[in-house]
Amino acid sequence: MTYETILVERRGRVGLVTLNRPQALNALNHQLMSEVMDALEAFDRDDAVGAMVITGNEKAFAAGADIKEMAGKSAREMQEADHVAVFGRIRAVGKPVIAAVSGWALGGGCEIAMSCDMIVASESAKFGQPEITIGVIPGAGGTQRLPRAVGKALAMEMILNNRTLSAQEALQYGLVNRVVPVTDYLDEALKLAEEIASRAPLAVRAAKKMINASYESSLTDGLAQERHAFYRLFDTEDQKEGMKAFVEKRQPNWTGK
Ligand code: DAK
Repeated sequence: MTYETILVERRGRVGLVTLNRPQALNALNHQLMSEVMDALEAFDRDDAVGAMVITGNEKAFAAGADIKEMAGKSAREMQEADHVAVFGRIRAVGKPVIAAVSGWALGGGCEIAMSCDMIVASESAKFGQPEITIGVIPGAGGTQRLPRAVGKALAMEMILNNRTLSAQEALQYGLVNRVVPVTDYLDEALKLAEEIASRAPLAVRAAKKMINASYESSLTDGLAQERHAFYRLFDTEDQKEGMKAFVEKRQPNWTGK
């Protein structure tokens, strides 16, 4: 499949998607979002891939949805453009997705990063939800995911008053996993993804699903779901192999079955 707004490659067992509209700071137009989702979903179906990384360039992960594309639209046209459905597809990706963020991660860019499972940031990363400055609010999860990540008080300040977070602040408030020099952020994300991709595939998927479920259910329901997922893994070859390998004091060979 050929893409016009993203670059796609496989590095070992990691699928890498690079947003590639540098002239517009990777503003997320409809084509780019559709291509990103097609690429992530193709990697999700590919047994040779165990995890994914999504990145931009040093200056911008993404400066938000494409304002020029949205500016003249009515409410009905926005709804019919189906942006919601495209952004929402990230949630259904079963394998882990890591965002490697440098420079601007604003609006929809911050929302994509927050939809990923982990964020590796460069020292120059800046996170914000500036929609209030153009007369709207976040539309792809910002009002829901940001308070869960950084707490209500800071989320209010960011969304109501366009407060941006530096990489170090994002680390301090729990929005990102780690901050590394600009020269290293992509390699660091790829390394983390490769490590995760080398682990038992079905267990990795189950763990991701259960952690995400913890945001959607009561503790009692979540614990019940976790227990069932745990039991189900005892019907997999990887559970037999993992425990046998431990007993035999050797490395396991995962088959994803
Ligand atoms: N859209 C379109 N073009 C953009 C852009 C954007 N978000 N951000 C930057 N660009 C373009 C600029 O227009 C400029 O293009 P030319 O004028 O050269 O043609 C080029 O990228 C370089 O930008 P600047 O010249 O502005 O660069 P600076 O370094 O001076 O400033 C900046 C960098 C990031 C501070 C500035 O570009 C900026 O403020 N950008 C806008 C940030 C923003 O407001 N982002 C939020 C957009 S609203 C939805 C879900 C989600 C969303 C919408 C719908 N549904 C589910 C329906 C999300 C909404 C948003 O993200």
